[in-house]
Amino acid sequence: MLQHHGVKHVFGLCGDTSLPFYDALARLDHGIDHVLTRDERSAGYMADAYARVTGRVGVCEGPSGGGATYILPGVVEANESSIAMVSITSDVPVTARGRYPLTALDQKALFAPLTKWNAVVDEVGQIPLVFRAAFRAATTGRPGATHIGLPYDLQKQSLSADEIWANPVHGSFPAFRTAPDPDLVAACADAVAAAKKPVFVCGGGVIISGASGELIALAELLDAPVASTVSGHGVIPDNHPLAVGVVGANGGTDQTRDAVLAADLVIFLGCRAGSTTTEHGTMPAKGVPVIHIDIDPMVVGANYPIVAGMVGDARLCLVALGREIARRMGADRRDTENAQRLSGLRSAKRERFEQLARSNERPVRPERVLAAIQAALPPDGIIIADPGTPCPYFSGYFDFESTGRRFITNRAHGALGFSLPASVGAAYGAPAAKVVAVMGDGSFGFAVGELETVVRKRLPITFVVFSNSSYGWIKASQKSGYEQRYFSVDFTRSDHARIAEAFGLKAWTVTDPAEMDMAIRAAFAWDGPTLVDVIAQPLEESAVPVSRWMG
Ligand SMILES: Cc1ncc(C[n+]2csc(CCOP(=O)(O)OP(=O)(O)O)c2C)c(N)n1
Repeated sequence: MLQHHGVKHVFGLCGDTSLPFYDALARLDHGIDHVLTRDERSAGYMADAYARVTGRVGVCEGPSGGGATYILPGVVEANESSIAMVSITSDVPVTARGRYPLTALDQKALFAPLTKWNAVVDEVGQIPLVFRAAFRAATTGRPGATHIGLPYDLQKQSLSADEIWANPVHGSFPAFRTAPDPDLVAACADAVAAAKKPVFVCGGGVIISGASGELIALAELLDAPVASTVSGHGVIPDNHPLAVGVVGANGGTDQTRDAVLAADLVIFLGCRAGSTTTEHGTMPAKGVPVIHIDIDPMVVGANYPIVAGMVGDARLCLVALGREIARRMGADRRDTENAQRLSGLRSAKRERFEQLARSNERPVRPERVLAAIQAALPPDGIIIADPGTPCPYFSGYFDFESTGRRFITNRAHGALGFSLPASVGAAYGAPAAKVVAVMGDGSFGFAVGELETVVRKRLPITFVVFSNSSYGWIKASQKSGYEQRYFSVDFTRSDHARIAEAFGLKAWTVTDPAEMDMAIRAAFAWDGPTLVDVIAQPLEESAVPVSRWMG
């Protein structure tokens, strides 16, 4: 069933109840590469990032009991981020149910609140149906994560070959895009026509839908600025005259905030308009007209009263809206001189950043690290960022000059330890691209064991660790909100470069900002996995673009 859905990679970890499945993977001619991981959590994150860069369903697997509980973080992150994933966990034999076998748990109940669709197979004849449903659910409507529980004994039973079929269209997402209601398209076009200064705020839905071309065409027609959420970073090239950058509490700056606050109509597109993006409902302020467009009818109008809305695939919504607006405007193109104003905003934002990026202060400023990566990353490079120092910095200040899935971060739950394993999935999904995972030392500690997989698979990923020997994000919140009563946020500094070397990576430690560029260039040029450990400025002392800590 995996083969019929076009699956080429499965990320997972072995277990007793998975033995027949593994034996099938070993014996059959299926063209599937199994990537053995060192933690089921990693398998989930790898499948997630693989799906993000390929647009194909990410598949992860693990055994019953601990495997099922450990795989959950990756499953829920994908589900909440609308990424198509099929997670498979083997289970105790059907015949052992109720007899207290080792690793038994109610998998159906465990996965139910975290997945879009979920089943534990009860008899072998259900297997084809269950797999088809899992792939269908993962890839259609709002994409998401699904789960299949596969009992040990059923894996050994047989089925007639003619029951094994699939619709290959369900191997990638979004499958069967849905178009918006024409009346609602017209209402949205009316609202846009009535506005003088509309602005787009685009989320990950625009990237999943591959709608950047249509977005940019419409924005140019309207001369409307295009901002993004953290997950939408990459919807428009950052050097495009209408690009605003990331807005919101995590990565937004005064300049990007101004671009949204200047609007007389905000168009939320492929995003939830949640608390981070809207800075807890203050941006835009209540009362500013809002259009909300999303594939999920539940998010449209959830946080703001709307003047108009549409439900559908972002690309099809933009095509329909663009056509309707073009019809009304005739040959006219709006020119509100936004390009000039935005260029001023972008320069003001860059000026401050570049001043700090030139600083020779020790510990090394995060700005310096970003500038070094920015200068050395090839145009098709992919950045994967963890929470803590990386997410706000790379959201706020890292520029991508082409569109698409160039920036990956786990914004649904923001769990530490995502980027290291996720980079493995990205490296498999985009083997020609330079993949860089940037993390705090807290995240490194969560995921370090997976460096063995990276070395075993010879993946030329570069890891960059911001080493500040603390859970800096929380420490920064204790500084700003709790009068610097630092409590239980500091830990001992580890020598991450030596740890990496012990795994077999080539590694550098940077303490002197003057060595930053050289270390990154050397790490990118090395033919194999590399790690750069940067003794970094503590987050609570930095100029990180996080609104609640900014003066
Ligand atoms: C699994 C998990 N536990 C706790 C948190 C809460 N949390 C958010 S940021 C953060 C600190 C991050 O520390 P580190 O990775 O060292 O990066 P830094 O903030 O120091 O740059 C913590 C503990 C989380 N996001 N994920």
